[in-house]
Amino acid sequence: MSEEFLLSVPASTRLPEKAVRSVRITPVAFQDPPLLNTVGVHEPLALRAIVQVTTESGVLGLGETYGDSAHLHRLRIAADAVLGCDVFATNDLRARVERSVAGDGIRGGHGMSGMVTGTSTGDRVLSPFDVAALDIRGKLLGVPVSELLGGRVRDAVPFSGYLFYKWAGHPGAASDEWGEALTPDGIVSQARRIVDGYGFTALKLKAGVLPPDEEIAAILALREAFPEHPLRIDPNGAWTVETSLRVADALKDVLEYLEDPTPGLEGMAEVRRGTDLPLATNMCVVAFSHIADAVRLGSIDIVLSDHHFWGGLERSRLLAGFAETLGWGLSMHSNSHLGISLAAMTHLAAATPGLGYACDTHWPWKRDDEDIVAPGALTFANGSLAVPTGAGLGVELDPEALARLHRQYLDGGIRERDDTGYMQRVDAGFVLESPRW
Ligand code: GKR
Ligand code: MG
Repeated sequence: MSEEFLLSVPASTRLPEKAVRSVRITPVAFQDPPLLNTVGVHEPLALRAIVQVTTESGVLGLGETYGDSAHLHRLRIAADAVLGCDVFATNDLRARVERSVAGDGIRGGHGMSGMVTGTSTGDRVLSPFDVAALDIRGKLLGVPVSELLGGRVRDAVPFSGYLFYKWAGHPGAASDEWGEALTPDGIVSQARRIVDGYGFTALKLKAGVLPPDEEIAAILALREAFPEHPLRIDPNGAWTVETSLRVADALKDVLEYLEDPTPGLEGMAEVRRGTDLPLATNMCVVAFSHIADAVRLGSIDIVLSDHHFWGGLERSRLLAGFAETLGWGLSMHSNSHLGISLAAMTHLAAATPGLGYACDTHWPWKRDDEDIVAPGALTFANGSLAVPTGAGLGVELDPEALARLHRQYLDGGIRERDDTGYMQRVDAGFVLESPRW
């Protein structure tokens, strides 16, 4: 499945005004630098799917999600199922999507190169339809999505500067504007650039790439260079329990939280018993079905929500309710994304009182001239994004940019996110291991 597709109710059929008349899904690709993580390295193009839902009365709602081919396949099945659904009927929308993908026999489509698995298929597929339906409801009522989610508790949402080890450029290509970052000094220079550019007041290092002592040194160098910035490190489960405890001890006075040091609920619980540092996750609690075991085992202190796999914005608020009840902190996870996702994340964060940490975003890693939303609606000041105040998501689709990024998808030939395969094409000896150290 590679082309854009449009599903609509036959022209002869009249629907109620608020019912879904058509769904258009457009896979797109945008340029991505060689960012390293424990499963490999980002390919030159990152994939997304842009979802456009139109009602009988002609109101357009936008959603954004993963662009992997298995996910696109499911989106098509779900798109067919939501035709005719009232955009205010949240329960019906979810039931239609869940039914359509239950037992579909399709494998994969997680969109995260194996780093985050175990998310709920129904919730992953529902997400862009939920966001698009909220966008439409906001437009019909003349209010921003944040108001539909209970109202803004903050006018601007703080995001964190997301630091990556990286090569200077993709193999065979010239150095990109960020250059190489493979040492503590390289990470500090990257942090200076990202803080100067966006004003971020918290920093997160994607770890699990170099031996743990080198990553500890990078965090200590960041602490020296940025004495006031809360710091986090996230190796995506690359460390054994023993290594995690050693890193936790070395960084106990430095970190705001330690994110997914080791794989699995049991391993995380063991680390948690051995350190006072708060443990955060976007790997071992990624679906509602994981919450009970995480509580029973005592695995985490903080959950990173992500509306792309927690079923959209309304179900992410349900997660926030669980977090509040359980005494968990709440932060927000990201993956390479475009402006519709950023707008949706911002509305959700603005309307989530318990969100206690600056949210992750990959936004700075994207080229300024590559987005599918019209410029101007999303601007950072002092590390925060003002919550869009227009009706719905408050962002407009740029049709020319959408066509350009779709063309890039068609010509680029990448159909799955495969950080490991790309790394192995560059370094044949690279082996996937979790934990690695
Ligand atoms: O972009 O390489 C990346 C990240 O590693 C991403 O895929 C993770 O899902 O940022 C994410 C995380 O916090 O685990
Ligand atoms: Mg993480």
